[in-house]
Amino acid sequence: MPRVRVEAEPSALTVDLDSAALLIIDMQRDFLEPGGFGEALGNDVTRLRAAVAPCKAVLAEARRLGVLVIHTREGHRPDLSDAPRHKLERGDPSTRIGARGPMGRILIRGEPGHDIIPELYPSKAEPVIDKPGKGAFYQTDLDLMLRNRGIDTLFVAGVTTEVCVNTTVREANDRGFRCIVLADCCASYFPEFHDAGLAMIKAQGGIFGSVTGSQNLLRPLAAVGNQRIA
Ligand code: TIU
Repeated sequence: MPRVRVEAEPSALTVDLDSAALLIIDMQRDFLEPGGFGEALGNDVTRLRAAVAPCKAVLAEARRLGVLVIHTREGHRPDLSDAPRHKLERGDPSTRIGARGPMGRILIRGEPGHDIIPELYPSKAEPVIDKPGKGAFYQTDLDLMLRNRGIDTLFVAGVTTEVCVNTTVREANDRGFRCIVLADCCASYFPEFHDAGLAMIKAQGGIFGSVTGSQNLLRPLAAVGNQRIA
């Protein structure tokens, strides 16, 4: 049962890898590529690219060590029956949720834009949670899945820091899961919101969870690999 010591703010943590999961939130083409939901909302989607390489490195290590990996996608049914009216009515009608764009209908399940970017594409063994909201626990079976597998700690990555990452971390915290947010594996269209989103999590003794950089996880994970080989 490998345990690792992870340097983090506000303080270092010991993590049993058998009861930890890597949760990668909404690394979808709709948020990261031009022509999707993120751009439709008026954002510069290139700002999210910074998180891709760090996520890829952590994903590779999690896979190598057999740490549970769960991906999430935000999106709605083609008939929009699971989308609140106020969410559908936001923005220019030609670029709203459900409108046709270069990657298919915006934020609709089954459309090319809704899927996860190729760089971080889930393996067949990795569960994908389709969620209708910002939080990954709202109206999904994520809580059940984590409890069935005895998971108590989440390494959290994805986009955007202050929206779906923050909402999910707050939900997880209230449900008793310990969150360790990987700062450079998260990104926002607004750098100041990224910083504030992380600051809010780790303030007050880690009121919602802990924050660290991916290197602080990759280093101890690499050491586990070496111990196993030896
Ligand atoms: N708009 C924005 O920053 N984010 C979202 O709408 N969804 C997620 O964060 N995934």
